[in-house]
Amino acid sequence: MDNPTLKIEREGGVVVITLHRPEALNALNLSVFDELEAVFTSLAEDPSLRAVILTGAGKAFVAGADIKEMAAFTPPQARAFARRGQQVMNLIESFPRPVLAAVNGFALGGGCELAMACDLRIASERAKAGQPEVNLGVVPGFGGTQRLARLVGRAKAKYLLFTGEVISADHALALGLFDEVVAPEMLLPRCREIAATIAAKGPLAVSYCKQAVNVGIEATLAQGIDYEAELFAQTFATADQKEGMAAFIEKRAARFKGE
Ligand code: DAK
Repeated sequence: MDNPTLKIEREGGVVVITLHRPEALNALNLSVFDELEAVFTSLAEDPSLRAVILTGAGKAFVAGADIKEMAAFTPPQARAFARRGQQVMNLIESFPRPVLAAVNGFALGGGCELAMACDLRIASERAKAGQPEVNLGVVPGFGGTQRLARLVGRAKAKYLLFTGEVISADHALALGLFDEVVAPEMLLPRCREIAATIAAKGPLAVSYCKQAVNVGIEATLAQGIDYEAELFAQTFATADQKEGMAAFIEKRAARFKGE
């Protein structure tokens, strides 16, 4: 697969995707969306995949949607661009394996939205986050108003959206926008460590946990609990459940196959 703006590396069951347009601080344009869609679509079919780490080359994770590409949009083009970006964010959010954002630097506008579509945001001390779209006279177009409010609460989201303030990694951690902040040199090692921990677990169970949280958080508690019970029942049709429980009883490590 030809991916001029992405670098893909695989180590066992973990794939690291690096957004690689450092000259534009990895700004998101239509080609980046096409490549991300192609890579995630093909990885979704890979039974040996356990987790994905998404990061950026250079000093940015992603500095936003590509302002130079957007500048001359008409309203229909802007709508189509927003839809395209939302499709890719939704694809990542519903991707069957955990996706970790390794936020190495600026995660602004579309970059913050991309990080929020991931399951966890592990950030370098150098990272900065924000939704500065109001500086450009636009609203976030890739789900930022929605995911930010769900993640940090409506008032804190409104503060960031109204002011466009770019906040430090520690501030983002305190708000719950980032989940962990580590020294820059520890960013990928820490993400790989988390991914390796996840990779040792029952892959179907991990995937169901992701699905249960994503579906349940948008539903009532009663609906979410029903959904969880259904997924719980489904795990008893898997070889992984038999292996996991047998391994416990036999006092040995489980060898999960994702079946
Ligand atoms: N798009 C395109 N190019 C960008 C870019 C961006 N978002 N951000 C940076 N670059 C480019 C710069 O233009 C510069 O390129 P040259 O001019 O050298 O060719 C290069 O990257 C390096 O940037 P700087 O020279 O500015 O680097 P600094 O370290 O001085 O500053 C910065 C870093 C991140 C503070 C600064 O670059 C900056 O403020 N960038 C813009 C950040 C921003 O406003 N991001 C939000 C973008 S808006 C929608 C769809 C989507 C969206 C909204 C609506 N609809 C369709 C409804 C989403 C919008 C956004 O994401």
